[in-house]
Amino acid sequence: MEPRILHVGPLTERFNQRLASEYDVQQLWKQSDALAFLDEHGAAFEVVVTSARFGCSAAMLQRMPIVRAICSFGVGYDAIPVDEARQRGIQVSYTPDVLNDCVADLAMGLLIDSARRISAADRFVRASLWPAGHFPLARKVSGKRLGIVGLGRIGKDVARRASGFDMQVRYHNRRPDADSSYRFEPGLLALARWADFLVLTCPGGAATHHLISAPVLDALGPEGILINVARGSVVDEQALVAALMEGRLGGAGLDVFQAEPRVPEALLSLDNVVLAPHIGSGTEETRLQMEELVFANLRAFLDKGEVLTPVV
Ligand code: 8YV
Repeated sequence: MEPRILHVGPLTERFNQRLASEYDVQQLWKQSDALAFLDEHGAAFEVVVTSARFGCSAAMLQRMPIVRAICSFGVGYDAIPVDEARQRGIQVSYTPDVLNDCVADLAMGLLIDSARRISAADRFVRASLWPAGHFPLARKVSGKRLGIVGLGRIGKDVARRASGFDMQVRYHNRRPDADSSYRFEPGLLALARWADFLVLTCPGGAATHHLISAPVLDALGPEGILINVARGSVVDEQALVAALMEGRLGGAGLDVFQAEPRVPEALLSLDNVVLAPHIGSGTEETRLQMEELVFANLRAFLDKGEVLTPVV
């Protein structure tokens, strides 16, 4: 008999229906009080299916004593208590690699848009301002200096794309990547001072909380541009808003925010900011591959007792 599965939050209708038709599933988002529901029924679930967005809180996990696996949709697992899961012998899977291209593509898109001000130019044309005057000059992209914070799988794909734009690339990680020929910069402030563009591709969570603080933004400076496709928590958002408003930072391209889906009101009126609603992996092709990988992990765990792509 298949074990009971707790499905935490809705993904595509295709995914929700397939999961519900192939397995014995309880859809948690349909319960008015998730924790009260788990107080009563949590002991029945052996597997949790969730996503980077919905995660699985420690409070939920505590209410599920026989859970053996958490299969998550997405590469970030900052919303899953991985240490607690590990201590309890619970396997956690995620969907790395299949989304690298799309997140790196979006990072480059936001970078080019922020520097060349494509979205602002689009607003200019739509507002019929062109006949009355020229759109202001923007900033060149090719040949510039790109700092990457977090040279992991996605960061490396951003670097590869940047080489097509003849950019110089340096990166900051907790430690140097022995397999990488890009120059490691041990100081984040020094990287920000050097860079024209600073792209964030590091994981979220406690270790990177507010890594990008006011001094880092000041080091990037009035001609510098910050691109965040990582997590909102990596940036001190108040400091970012202040730096943009006061002209201490040149611009920003942001796909992620501290309290999604809420975006700071002040950003909405700034023309030097490009805003996206967390769409890094959001293409038909990539989301389908992510879905397939969740199902493959689930099947592998149920058949062989081992997920395919565990969080390590
Ligand atoms: C989410 C993401 O998966 O993979 C991640 O970590 O942030 C996204 O791809 C997506 O928003 C659904 O939660």
